[in-house]
Amino acid sequence: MQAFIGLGSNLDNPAQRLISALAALQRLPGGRLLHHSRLFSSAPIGPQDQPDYVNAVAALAWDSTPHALLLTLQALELAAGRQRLRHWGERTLDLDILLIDQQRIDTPDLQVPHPQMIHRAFVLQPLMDIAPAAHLPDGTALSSFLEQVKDQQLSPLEELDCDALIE
Ligand code: PH2
Ligand code: MG
Ligand code: MG
Repeated sequence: MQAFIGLGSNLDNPAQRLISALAALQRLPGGRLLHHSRLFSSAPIGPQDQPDYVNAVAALAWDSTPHALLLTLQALELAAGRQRLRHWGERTLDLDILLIDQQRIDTPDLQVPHPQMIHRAFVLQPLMDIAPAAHLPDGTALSSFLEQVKDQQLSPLEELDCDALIE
């Protein structure tokens, strides 16, 4: 199966954390990093008294189950020192499953497509970098939601060549 993963960080050198996370995705047993977007910086959605975020989206080929992917991503978050401080608050690393093929999953710990993704420019815009034709299981193009989030400003971190940095 192919999954799209949203990456985010706003603590302790976020850009470097995302590059390390992309490198970790590339090395995953049972996984293969297919594509990744540029890194983008954006103001926080949610509590405003937290640093700006760096976000990206990756496409991953995955050999096992969606739930195994969730556990694997949670382990990477924990390895990055992730602590749950407050809802929509600061974090060293957030790895969210956005889409898995055309699947719909609705379990207490995993909802796919990610229920918030259509409301977040920091997901939609990087996704357009690598999958401009991506759509929801019902066929709705994800590009059709960009208009509604255009007030959320995103800036690409042009100075970073992440391909050179991912080992
Ligand atoms: N993640 C959050 C809360 N707010 N804002 C931006 N810009 N980017 C994020 O990744 C983000 C956020 C909690 O997951
Ligand atoms: Mg998350
Ligand atoms: Mg998140």
